[in-house]
Amino acid sequence: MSQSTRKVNVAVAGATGAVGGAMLDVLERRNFPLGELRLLASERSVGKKLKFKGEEIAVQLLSKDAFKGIDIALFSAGGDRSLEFAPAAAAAGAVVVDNSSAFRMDPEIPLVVPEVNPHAIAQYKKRGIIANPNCSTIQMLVALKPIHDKVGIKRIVVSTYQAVSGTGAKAIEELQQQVMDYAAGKPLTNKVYPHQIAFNCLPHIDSFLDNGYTKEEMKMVNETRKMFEDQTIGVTATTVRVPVVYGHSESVNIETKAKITAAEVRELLRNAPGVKLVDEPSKCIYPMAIDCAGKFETLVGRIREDESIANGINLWVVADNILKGAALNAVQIAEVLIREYI
Ligand code: 25A
Ligand code: L14
Repeated sequence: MSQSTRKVNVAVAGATGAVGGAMLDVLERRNFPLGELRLLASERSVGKKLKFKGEEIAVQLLSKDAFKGIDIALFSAGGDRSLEFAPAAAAAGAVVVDNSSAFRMDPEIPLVVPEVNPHAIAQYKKRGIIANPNCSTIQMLVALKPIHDKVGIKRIVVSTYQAVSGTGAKAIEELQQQVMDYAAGKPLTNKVYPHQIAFNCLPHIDSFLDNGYTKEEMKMVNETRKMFEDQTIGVTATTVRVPVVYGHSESVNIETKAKITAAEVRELLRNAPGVKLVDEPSKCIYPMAIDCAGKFETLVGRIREDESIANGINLWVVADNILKGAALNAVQIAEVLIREYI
């Protein structure tokens, strides 16, 4: 175990993006034991200055030579950049925590949510890379892990209501522009999404596959099985884009192996790591996207028994997709690395 006072050199690849910016925010808010902070992005952003703890740091070019002296590299510049540069970062001695989907299903690369399977981090030694899961999967598993440990989950049926920030800064601008144009009585235009997103819902996130599901939906299936270390668990997902800026919401229905009551689930989740129980519907208190923005916890509420089957539970799960869904989870992985491995 390393000394707790040691300072760690961190690079952020994709620092100018929606997730990269949140990474800087999280490093600052959690008082991360930082030595050097190196900001990397594409040519377009080289020389641009970003603020960290009141200081301005200039963005440098993401290249294979950019990782000398770096202990931990946080990647969020899209899957292609991860495939191109993450192995070079690992070869230079950095441990990579990668936000893209590029390495998640690689059997040699651990896929980790610290509240769910922190032990898997140990496997990073083989390739020097740890994958950060998909945002929708992360928050669902934070809520389900204590239930799975207690009674076992047989099957999950999930529908998501996902914020536009997941697509990046350009999508946030597109929603805002459409709302302003609508209010001004102007025609709406779209570039990022295939249809208008303002005042609409699109049952379409990431691209469609031959089985009729989207990639986003199959990430929820495959990543759940990998992190719960259970290839038999049934998962079926419908992922939907909604006109929300920050915060994914999910309607989650589970069938458990043994009976568990709604009251028992509430007790479990009241004490679960990373969870905040928000479940007083008679007072109109339940998880909402507008309340999760900027928060580290996953909010869980509307807990009730599914009366259509013997062992069923319904939950409503909400988290900040840019924080717990991406930047925070990555920084938490880095914190475990420092505490236990490097
Ligand atoms: O499709 P891909 O390639 O797989 O990319 C997926 C996208 O998903 C986001 C991320 O968007 C990425 O672009 N993403 C990644 N992980 C995510 C996660 N876990 C995630 N979303 C949710 N959950 P983003 O906007 O958050 O970040 C983009 C970052 O990537 C950098 N980048 C892009 N190409 C690069 C590169 N860095 C190095 N080399 C490359 N070739 C990008 O830096 C940003 O940091 P940038 O310098 O290119 O962008 C600076 C500013 O310009 C804006 N912008 C982006 N694209 C365009 C643009 N402006 C005009 N035209 C464009 N086409 C960015 O918003 C940024 O503010
Ligand atoms: O991390 O919301 O695999 O458009 C890719 C799609 C993140 C969300 C990932 C979106 C996702 C993103």
